Amino acid sequence: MSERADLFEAITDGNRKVVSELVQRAVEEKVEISRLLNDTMIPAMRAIGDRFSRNEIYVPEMLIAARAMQAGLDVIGPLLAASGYEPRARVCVGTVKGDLHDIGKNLVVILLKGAGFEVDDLGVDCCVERYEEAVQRGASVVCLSALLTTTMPYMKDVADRFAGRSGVKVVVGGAPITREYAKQIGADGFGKDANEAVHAVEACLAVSC
Ligand code: B1M
Repeated sequence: MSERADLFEAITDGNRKVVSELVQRAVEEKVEISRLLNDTMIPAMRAIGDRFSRNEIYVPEMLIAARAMQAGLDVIGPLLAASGYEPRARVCVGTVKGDLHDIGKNLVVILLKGAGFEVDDLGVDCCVERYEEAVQRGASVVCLSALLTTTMPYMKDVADRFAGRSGVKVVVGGAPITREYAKQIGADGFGKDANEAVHAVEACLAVSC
């Protein structure tokens, strides 16, 4: 459990106003920002992701919690930059070419941000070049989302582009994607939901460190 149970609960309950007030108060009390984030806020989002994976909560609750987390991040964001807080790593996330579904992709972005990653959100309908540009900007994990059976083959084009490239890993997911498919196209990781995507990214970075 976290040090600040009230803030942890306000995030998991999705209480945006209370989160904002509690984070503001912590800032006024000069609580170390990185500690607030790592010991309370990120664990709260991880708890939400775990509940989602266990089907104890659903997308609306996860979005509400995410908005509450965002309200807290809005308070500490400028201070984080000033305090020299180092994000865990930079990753990019995009829905593949031809595919306009972005709700699942947005959840992946939110949970990755909640887990302390710097996220380059590439949006939808992403061609290989768009992912390549993100890698040039510093992304070490390329996260691909696809919702259509007609667009999932494009994931292989992207995986092929980064295959064997040192310091770049590819994680895939989306409703029609399976672990077997991920393996078949040579992806480094797979998530069946947004929370698993975070675990897959973490596993990729642990291996590549
Ligand atoms: Co679309 N659509 N749609 N659609 N749509 C589906 C996907 C479909 C299954 C509906 C159906 O027929 N039952 C079907 C696909 C069939 C197939 O390919 N087998 C379909 C179709 C056919 C289409 C169109 C072709 C329809 C048409 O125009 N004839 C068209 C395609 C447009 C295009 O993309 N080029 C289309 C359009 C649309 C809308 C624009 C209307 C809208 C999208 C709006 C938006 O995203 N902003 C839409 C919607 C809403 C859906 C359904 C109903 C819901 C998708 C959704 O948001 N789910 C969907 C049916 C369904 O899924 N039951 C459907 C909630 C979201 C949280 O889940 O995105 O799966 P999801 O993400 C999950 C996981 O998949 C995973 O984590 C998320 C959270 O757990 N995940 C990852 C996702 N990305 C990940 C990445 C990871 C790891 C995990 O690692 C990087």
